[in-house]
Order: sequence, then C-alpha cells, then structure tokens
Amino acid sequence: PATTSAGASLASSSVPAGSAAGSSAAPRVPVGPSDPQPARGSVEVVRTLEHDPSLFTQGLQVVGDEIYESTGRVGSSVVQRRPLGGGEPAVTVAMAGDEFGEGLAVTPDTLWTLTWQKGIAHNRDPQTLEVRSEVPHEGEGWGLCSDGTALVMSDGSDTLTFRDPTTFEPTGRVSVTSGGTPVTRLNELECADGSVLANVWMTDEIVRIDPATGQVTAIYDAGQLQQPRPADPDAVLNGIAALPDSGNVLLTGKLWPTMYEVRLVG
Ligand code: DDQ
Ligand code: CA
Repeated sequence: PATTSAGASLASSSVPAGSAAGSSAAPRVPVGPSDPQPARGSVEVVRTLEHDPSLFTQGLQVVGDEIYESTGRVGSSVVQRRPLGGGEPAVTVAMAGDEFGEGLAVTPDTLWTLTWQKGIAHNRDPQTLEVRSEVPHEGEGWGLCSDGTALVMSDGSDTLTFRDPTTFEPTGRVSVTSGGTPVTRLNELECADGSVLANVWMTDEIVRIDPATGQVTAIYDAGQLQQPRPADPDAVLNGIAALPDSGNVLLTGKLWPTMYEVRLVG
C-alpha cells in the first residue's frame, strides 16, 4: 500500500521490515559491520517536566537555571529563554516570517541560532535574544552545540562542521560513521563531556559521537518516550540538553507536551 507520512515512507525505504527491536515502525540508525561497533543503550526516565506543545523543537540547551529553545516551521519559528524549574518564558522572540528555525548554541558572549535552508545563522544577544548580525554559511542548518572551544554544526548529512564561536567560520569537519557506515540526518546536537550527542532525524535513537574520529560509540533507544506520539508525522524526538552536575540530559520532541530528564544507560 502507498504510504503518505514522511515517517512511513522513510521507514520503508531505509529499514528492513520487522527489524525494529524497540518502538513501532520508526527507522533505525544504520550500523555497518566494521569495528568499533557502537554500544547499545537505553534511557531511564528520572522525572518529567512540561513542554509547550506548540513548540516545534529544533534547539535545546540548559544554561544555569534556564532553558534556551529554538523552534521551526515557517511562520511559527521562535527563540525562547525560560526557567528550568517551569513557568512562563522570560523572553520569546519570533524569527522573521520567512525563516524556518533550527538548532541553537549558547556561548558566554553569543546565542547562535540556525535557519534550515536560508543559508544564514543569527548572532544574538544571549539575554534579549535579539539579532546582532546575520552570518552566511554553506549548506543547510540543522543542529548546533558549543563544546567550550568550537561550535559543532550538523546540516542533514553525515558531516559535522566545527566553527569558530566568534566568527562562525568553519575550522574543520568530520564524517560520522557507525560500524563504518555513514550516519546521515544528524539533527539536534548536544556537546556533553567531550562527546557530541545527536538526534538522528525520524528515528527514536540518540547517538553518541566521538568528535575526534566521527565514530558512533553508543546508540540509545528513546522509543518509550512520549507514547502515544502526537498525530503529526513531523512530531519526532528532537531536543537534547545536558544538565549540570548529574550527567543527565533533558530530551523532548517537536510538538511534544513533555520534556524528560533521563539518564543515558549503557
Ligand atoms: N529538519 O528540521 C529536519 C531540518 C527539517 C524538518 C522538516 C519537517 C517538515 C518539512 C515540511 C516542509 C516545508 C517546507
Ligand atoms: Ca542541544
């Protein structure tokens, strides 16, 4: 039978039927035969928090006692800063009417936010979230994180690009592989403890990447979160934010009513 949703068609084109061990029909991250093989992990929910279900989550980062979130879709893309403990956003800024927002990264001086296909990143004031300048770049914008030295950016391919956190100029790149096979559709990113954690678009899996080699060292199945999923086929798992101290991460998805504090196990 013909499939109509993006999820179903992607699943049927890239995943052997019946291969999913975890949840439903979501496509899986490919794993090739080479060493090193990624470890298999899971997520253990520590607590649940509310998430505004109108937010089409693209970027998520915790700074101190606040959450920064950027969202997508033309006409509803916003950048927001709100208390980690819950309650009303301190600041919400709408993106321009023709912009489809993507990931974000906060550095001490700058909040960087991406657009999907416009070829520009925005340098914003981390307090007011207002745009200070627009910086052009090659290719698409998907995910972004800051490891303290460099920005790390995904663009929908298997490449991560390292960028200068002040100028946004590329300084290097690495190709991401899992058992030797390229992993494309790297989406929201989080720089955590020397690794890069990434959502892989349309999957329920989060990969841990060694940024020095591009190798996927672990794959975490988050398929149990937010079940049943919102009806919108674009309402996929997306959004990773490291929490201070515990090593736990916050996970959410596009249009999800819940954020989860989880421990990555394995
Ligand atoms: N991305 O965030 C994975 C980069 C893109 C998500 C796009 C989901 C909906 C596509 C609708 C197309 C409208 C131009
Ligand atoms: Ca993030």
